[in-house]
Amino acid sequence: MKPQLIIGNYSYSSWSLRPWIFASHLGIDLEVIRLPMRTPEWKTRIAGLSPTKTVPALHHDGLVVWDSLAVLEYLAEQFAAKHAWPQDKNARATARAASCEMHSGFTALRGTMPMYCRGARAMPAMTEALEADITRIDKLWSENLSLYGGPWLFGEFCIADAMFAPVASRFKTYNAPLSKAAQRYVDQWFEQSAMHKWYQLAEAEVERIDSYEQQ
Ligand SMILES: N[C@@H](CCC(=O)N[C@@H](CS)C(=O)NCC(=O)O)C(=O)O
Repeated sequence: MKPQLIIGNYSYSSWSLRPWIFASHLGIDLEVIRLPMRTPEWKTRIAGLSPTKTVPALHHDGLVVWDSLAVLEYLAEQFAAKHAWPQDKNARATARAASCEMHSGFTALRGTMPMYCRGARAMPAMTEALEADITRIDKLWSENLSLYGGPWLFGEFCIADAMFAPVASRFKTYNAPLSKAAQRYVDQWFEQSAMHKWYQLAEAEVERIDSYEQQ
C-alpha cells in the first residue's frame, strides 16, 4: 500500500509542505489526503487521522507518524535513504541542528509572516525579533551554501532543505530583505517543478480562512 500523507490547505499549511515537497521532489509515490482546516470535514475527520489533531500525518502499513520532521525521517528511511542526511559527518550534524532549530524556533517569523501561496504580500513591520529571525536564517543558509558549495544547503538535497522550504515560500511572498546567497537559495526553490505544483494546487483551492487571508 502507498503511504497516505494527510495535509492541510496548500495555501496555508507550512508544516504540510515539508513532507509533501520532499516526496514530490524525490518522486516518492504517496496518496495525498487534503483536509481543509477549520471546515466541518476537518472537525469530523482529523481526530481519526492524527492523534494530535494536527497535520501533516503519515499512515503506512498500520503505522501513524504525526510530526513533520518524523514523517520526513520515515519517508527518507523507507524510500530515499541517500537524501535523508549528508554523507559527511560534520555536514550531517549541522543539517540536523539546522532542522531542529527550524522545528522549534523562529517564532517571530512564523507569527508575523504566515505562509501564503496565493500572491505577494507586504513585509510586516520589522521588529527586533523578526529581524533577528531573518538574520539568523540568512546566516545559516549563506554559511552552509558557501561551505558545501550548494546548490542545496548541504550540497545534495536533504531533509534540511525540506524543513526550510516553507521559509523560502514566506521569503518570496513577503519579498524579505536577504543577502544574495540566501535570495539565490529562495530562487532555486522556485525553479523546482515540485514547488510550482504546490503553488498550482494552492491556486486551485476554494476554501478561505479569514485570519490567513487578512494581512
Ligand atoms: N509539530 C507539528 C506541528 C503541526 C501543526 O501545528 N500543523 C498545523 C497546520 S500547519 C495544524 O495542524 N493546525 C491545526 C489547526 O489549525 O486546527 C509538526 O511538525 O507536524
